[in-house]
Amino acid sequence: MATERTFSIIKPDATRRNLTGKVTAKLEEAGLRVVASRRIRMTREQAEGFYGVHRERPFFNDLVAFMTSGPVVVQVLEGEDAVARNREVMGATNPAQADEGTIRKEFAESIEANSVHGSDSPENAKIEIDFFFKPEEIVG
Ligand code: RTP
Ligand code: MG
Repeated sequence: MATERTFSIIKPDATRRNLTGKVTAKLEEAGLRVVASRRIRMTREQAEGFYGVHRERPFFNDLVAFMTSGPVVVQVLEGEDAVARNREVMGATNPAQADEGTIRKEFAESIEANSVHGSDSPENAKIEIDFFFKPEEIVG
């Protein structure tokens, strides 16, 4: 299995509760390495662009409001099978359905305030990494 990169966001519910380190530790324990990281306050334009695929979904406006409600930490993670590994350690979107030991089971507040984002395919990982990072900001 080749080394792969994925894109992660530590969401406002997690930064608000000072969980950046604890979430990152779970990622690292899962074999992922943080090769780029930046704490930002997402603009409305950034959130709408990033979540463009969800524009027609009923939760879109709430999601944009939530993602701009506080700081987030955008990260590039590297490791073997990084996209799938990250999805596994994140757990199900709805924390009520998330497996024991996952980030969302341990930390998420609700289906919306679910502490982390992770790319759902290698193709989307590349698009999402390019949305937030320049190549020279990623140090593998
Ligand atoms: P993500 O994209 O953040 O990694 O999460 P995901 O794939 O597990 O979930 P997705 O279906 O892509 O939804 C994106 C984010 O929208 C919020 N959401 N709210 N209120 C709702 O019913 C609802 N459903 C989804 C969550 O923050 C979810 O992570
Ligand atoms: Mg998704």
